[in-house]
Amino acid sequence: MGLVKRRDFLKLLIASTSLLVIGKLSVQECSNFQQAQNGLTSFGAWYVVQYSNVVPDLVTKNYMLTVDGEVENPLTLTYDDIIKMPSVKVKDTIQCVSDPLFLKANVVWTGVPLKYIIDMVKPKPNVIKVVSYGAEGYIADLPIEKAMEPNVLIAYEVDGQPLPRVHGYPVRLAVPGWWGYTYTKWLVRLHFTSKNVLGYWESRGYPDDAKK
Ligand SMILES: Nc1nc2c(c(=O)[nH]1)N[C@H]1C(S)=C(S)[C@@H](COP(=O)(O)O)O[C@H]1N2
Ligand SMILES: [Mo]
Repeated sequence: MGLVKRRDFLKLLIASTSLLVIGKLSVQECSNFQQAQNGLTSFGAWYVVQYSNVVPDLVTKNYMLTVDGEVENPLTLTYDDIIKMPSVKVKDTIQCVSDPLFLKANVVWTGVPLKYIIDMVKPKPNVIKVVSYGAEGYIADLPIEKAMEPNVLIAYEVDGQPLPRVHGYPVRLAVPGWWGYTYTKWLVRLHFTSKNVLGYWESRGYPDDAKK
């Protein structure tokens, strides 16, 4: 099978698996998403997806975000450094590609535009990607053009509260308009590269250009 055909096949496989899963959900679970107040999903009803069973237990006191790779000014940022930077709030629906109907949540992120950090580190002109790393080893990649959009955030609050641990405490990526697999939780490193690096899901056939 060619790559394109294989991807279509994968999509079909994923779609049919999702239908089976949906078939098993109870009415109670299905209504959670609609029961949300103020249009937001309550933390209890917000789905959790992660590729491993390790839930990092990070503390803000020791938190470090390494920003490195093909840049003029590599940096390490503490949690304090990040929360002192100019922040914005962005309303979003985070949604998992493998079940876009039920694995989704309406939230408001608070965070620093990734663009702000990109301007600080100054990527070299040949950089094409920002690769994000989660503390447990997760990897996702973002094309640099997407990473520069003003609503792509280094997020540290959701609905005005610190991120719950399972949702990436203390810092994660938020990439509104793109599938959930680009939203790296427990973010510890941003690596700028001229190589076409693919993340965990991107290297398993999910689109690198993850627009919903
Ligand atoms: N570190 C890390 N981040 C991750 C993942 C992961 O396995 N590890 N899974 C991704 C996927 S596939 C999705 S859909 C979202 C889910 O985010 P949530 O659990 O906060 O809803 O996190 C993304 N970020
Ligand atoms: Mo996902």
